[in-house]
Amino acid sequence: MSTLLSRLYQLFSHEDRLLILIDADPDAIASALALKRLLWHRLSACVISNIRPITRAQNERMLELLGISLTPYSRLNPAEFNRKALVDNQPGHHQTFAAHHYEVIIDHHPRLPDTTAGLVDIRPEYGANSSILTEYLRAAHIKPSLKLATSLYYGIKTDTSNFERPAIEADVRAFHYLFKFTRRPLVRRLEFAEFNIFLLKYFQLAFSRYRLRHQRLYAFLGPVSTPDILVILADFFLRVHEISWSIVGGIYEDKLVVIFRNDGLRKNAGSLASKAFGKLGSAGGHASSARAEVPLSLINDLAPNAQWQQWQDFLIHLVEGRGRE
Ligand SMILES: [Mn+2]
Repeated sequence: MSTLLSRLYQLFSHEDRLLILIDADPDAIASALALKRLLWHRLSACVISNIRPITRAQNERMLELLGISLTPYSRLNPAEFNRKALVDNQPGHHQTFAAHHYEVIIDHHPRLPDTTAGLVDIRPEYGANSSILTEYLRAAHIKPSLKLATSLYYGIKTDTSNFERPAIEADVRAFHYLFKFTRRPLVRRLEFAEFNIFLLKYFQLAFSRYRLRHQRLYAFLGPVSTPDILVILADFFLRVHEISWSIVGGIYEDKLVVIFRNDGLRKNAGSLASKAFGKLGSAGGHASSARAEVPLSLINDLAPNAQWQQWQDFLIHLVEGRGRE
């Protein structure tokens, strides 16, 4: 760890202006804060920028409660920064990320072939990127502030889904270390912010429309302002005892987006998604979660002015017809 830390320090000097790019979720926000803290007093400027607008209530609440300020990518000039860093993602994950060259990339997603930087630290076995950054802080003998520790702690909690998703002992060690610097009531307040009022109308739609077919719940929500809504609802329905699959679709911009979730018992969401939608658009994922996106222009079986019922039937037909397991 101390070699990595000294390599990190060597990459920067006091004249440097660093831009840290993130796709904001708790793990990415916390990782960026930690990197900024590590390089504190070693740079002339450091700005954390989110490449997309913040839409999830969970992220909004984290920024608000912890007093974190991010600069939207659309409001800054990247040319004003001579150094760039990427945390919790790699250039190949998004076209905005791919447009830059980086001094530092620290991530826990599987390594992509085109990921290069002065310092590349990729650890796919880690459940959270925050755990990696916590190790850097410890190596640097930096005692995290309440705000930083709570961010990292919350980043590990959300990315490992409270250690229900794959994680390793290093995640547990980081979590344990951070615990003494956080405050329980603050963490609890962060966790209460799963939804916002604006989301309730989509719950209402989903409750009135859903159909159950052999423990699979289907719902089509029509146009949504962000695909996050589909993810939140698909996750929500899995908490119902009788439901072992949830398949929630909607229209975002010019695409049909479908989210697949299951309880993980001898099921494969990724293969079901690609059987049902692979021929039409992009589809894939893991055993318990997957996503398909199909450009509306490629959907010929439905009239452009089709009602939600027809869309929902179309969804059921594609999944049940082609994807029986
Ligand atoms: Mn992450």
